[in-house]
Amino acid sequence: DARYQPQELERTWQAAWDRADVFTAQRDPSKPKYYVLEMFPYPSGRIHMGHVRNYTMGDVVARYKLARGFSVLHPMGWDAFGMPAENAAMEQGGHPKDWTYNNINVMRGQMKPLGLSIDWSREFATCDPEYYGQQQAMFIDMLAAGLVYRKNAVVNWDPVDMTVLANEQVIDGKGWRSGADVERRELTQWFFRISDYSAELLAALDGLPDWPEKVRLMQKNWIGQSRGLQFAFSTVDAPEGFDRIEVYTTRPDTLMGASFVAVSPDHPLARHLERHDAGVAAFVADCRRTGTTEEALEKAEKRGLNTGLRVRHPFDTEWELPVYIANFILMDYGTGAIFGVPAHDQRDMDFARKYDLPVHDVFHAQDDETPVDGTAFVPPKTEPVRYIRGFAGAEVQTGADAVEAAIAFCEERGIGRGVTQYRLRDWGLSRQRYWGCPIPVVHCDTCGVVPERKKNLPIALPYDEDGAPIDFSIPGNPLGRHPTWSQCTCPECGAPARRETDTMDTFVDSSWYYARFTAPRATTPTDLAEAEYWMNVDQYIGGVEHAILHLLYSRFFARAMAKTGHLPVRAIEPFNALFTQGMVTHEIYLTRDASGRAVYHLPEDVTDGKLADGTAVTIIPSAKMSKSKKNVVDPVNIITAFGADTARWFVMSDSPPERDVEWTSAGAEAAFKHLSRVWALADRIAAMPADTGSGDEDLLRAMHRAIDSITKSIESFAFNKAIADLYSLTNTLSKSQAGADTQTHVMRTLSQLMAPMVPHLAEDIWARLGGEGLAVQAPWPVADPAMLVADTLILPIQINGKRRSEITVPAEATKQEVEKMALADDAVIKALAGATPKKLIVVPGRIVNVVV
Ligand code: ANZ
Ligand code: ZN
Repeated sequence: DARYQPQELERTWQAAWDRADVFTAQRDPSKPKYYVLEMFPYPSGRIHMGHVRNYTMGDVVARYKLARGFSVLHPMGWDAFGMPAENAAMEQGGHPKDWTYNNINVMRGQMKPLGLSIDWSREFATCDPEYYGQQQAMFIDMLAAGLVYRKNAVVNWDPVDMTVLANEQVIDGKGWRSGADVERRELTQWFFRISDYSAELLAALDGLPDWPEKVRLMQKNWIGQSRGLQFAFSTVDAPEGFDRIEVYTTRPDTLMGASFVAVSPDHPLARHLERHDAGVAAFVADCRRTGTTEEALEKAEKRGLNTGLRVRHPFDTEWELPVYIANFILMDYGTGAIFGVPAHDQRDMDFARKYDLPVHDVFHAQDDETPVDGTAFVPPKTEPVRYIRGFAGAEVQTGADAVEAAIAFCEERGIGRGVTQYRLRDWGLSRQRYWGCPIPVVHCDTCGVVPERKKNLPIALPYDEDGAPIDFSIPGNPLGRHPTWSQCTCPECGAPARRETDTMDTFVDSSWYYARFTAPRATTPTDLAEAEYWMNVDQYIGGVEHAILHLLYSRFFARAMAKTGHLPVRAIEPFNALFTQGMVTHEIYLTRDASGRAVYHLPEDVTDGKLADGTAVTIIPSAKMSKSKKNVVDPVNIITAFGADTARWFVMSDSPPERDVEWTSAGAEAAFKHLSRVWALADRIAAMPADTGSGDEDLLRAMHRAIDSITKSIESFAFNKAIADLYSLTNTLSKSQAGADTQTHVMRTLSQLMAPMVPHLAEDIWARLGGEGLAVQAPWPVADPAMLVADTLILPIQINGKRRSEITVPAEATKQEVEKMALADDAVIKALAGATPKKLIVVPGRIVNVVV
């Protein structure tokens, strides 16, 4: 029976695309290329609506570019290493590898019914030895190029996951996965020299106009450039080797307001004192209990310990300041030591009040001489203020000018030097985990730390312990306690040696996968000919949650790969355009139990805001989907109920793609109904008797306007606008009285315009209406400019031979209609003054002549 049956239809067309092999990316130098990439998923176990929206967006772009004659690369893979697999093994038994590949199989199976135009032949998972072995090869090259090094470092230690965390993985002082309070530890770790690239990574942001401004700003802030002064205080009666304490300040203009000096608990001076003074040792040990992140330090109560040491002020040798060890000073920023100015820094103010230190005002607001009291006076640096304890430049000047003047003043006198600092730290990549890419180095008693030979790669993870299963429930690193895995021979001297048992941060895996997709089976990390052709990613699409780390690391890696010969130098900014999509949200339904606790209800249990027993529910609109809030819509259910095209249509309609879109069952049903209507319309047109009817100029104009507008909308990521135009063209077509030829032509064009969003339905209509070959291979329709000309005209009005006015009339207006409108024109009414015109001549499309 004639009815839209998406499930069967979608299977049919997916099989047809497979048979015709239309999505396999071909390097074809005769064609322009287009590389569209969505951030690859973590194989958590199921796809969610966010995936559907993300991948549909990429698919719309990919299919559109295909129709525009591009050679398109649209790959898919899996960001497959990481803690959840190990946690699952820890909690439920089993093996991280099995868990991961199982999830990949399930998710691939859920993704395929979406009908995405993906070149599945390029699929890989980052946990494939073929992938991480190449990552190890790159690590070895980066080591040789000085891009990676080992150092002792104070690290964030997650006591539950028993691993080091990057600063970014510490949220509110807690491990991002475990939620445990993070501690500080000193360990020997591997680091990527990303901070060498701070200036370049910052400057190059200006060359990325097709990235969201917001993301560029977040990166900029993360890199955190600041200009300041570095100089040393000389100490009074200091222990040997500590006659100077170097400090870094961004406010040298406030030097006359200094009231103390403070060093980090990890500062060499603190370490020295720690060895000789039990009080210092206890205080420092206590400080180490909080994490190393700025955030953790910001949140912790400000505490200090007076060392009893004193320093001399650089401008006045009689003026001495006390030296504290303070918990809010970071060792790896600036010099790990500061001078404090309570009047102009709230942290210093809090500290001064706590330890009873003086407050010296350096400047006041221009029109206000009230002394600073309790609350530090911190106006924007761009604001002019009155200096009462300044020392360089004018009395009234902006903070920014005063800083520059102070730097110049100090440089002239040899007191210090102006420096540019960056907040960006080197990227610590060592993780004491099993489920990651092993760091390919060997520890030899004679040769020290030596890289593996490339011919021994991949250094693969052991699946078991020499036949016995690995017990993942024991905390710590399973590689570290493996009985034999780490035993090896030294690549340098051949003596027995030990493998490094640390693995790489999983952010490494995702920092170069886009390059690997250009030659996923190459026996080197990349194939330069392929990379040369396919790079850069023309359009990258993903969540804004990756705006900082993943993108920054990828930008660093592209540079490192260029330096080690794995990418062309012109690909150091790997993503030409970036789009960050909004979420798919859903209402939350809740009631309160007797004790006031929220009880959540599934959407299917709520009708018109009420439960089955009549209890009204509170509705929280447009909330992030979350299992615990019971507002998750499973794409698999939607596809089963309505088909993939409905899901795709829904997530592309309604909201601009950068905003959240709220999933509603009414909306999903409406989308399905609309697609059914389109299907039925095509069915009716296909059954029309051979052409007898007339053309339909209005319909054709509407079609060309739709081609023009939808093309522009897709090019500019306004998919919701494209969908609105598709609705309206469908309406116009469904009312047309034109003959079969015209209607078929428009319907076929409509199907092509819909194809990026609802490719299966489009394919079906195309075939039924006699389209040649597959719709996916048909060239994108082109709007006829002649059919786009404005449908209104502006006609000048001459009164007695002189141009006096003009009127806007519909292009198709008749002579009589134009006459009527001319007579209603103000200038004409005035000239006629109630009389009838002697002559009224309309030259169609040109001019109106009135003679009075
Ligand atoms: C004196 C001063 C006076 C400061 C004043 C601020 C306000 P930005 O601008 O973010 O780069 N600082 C320097 N090194 C530090 C460290 N290792 N740990 C904690 N704080 C540190 O921050 C630079 C300012 O932060 C520096 O300028 C220093 O305090 C502090 F009215 O020096 B300032
Ligand atoms: Zn050796």
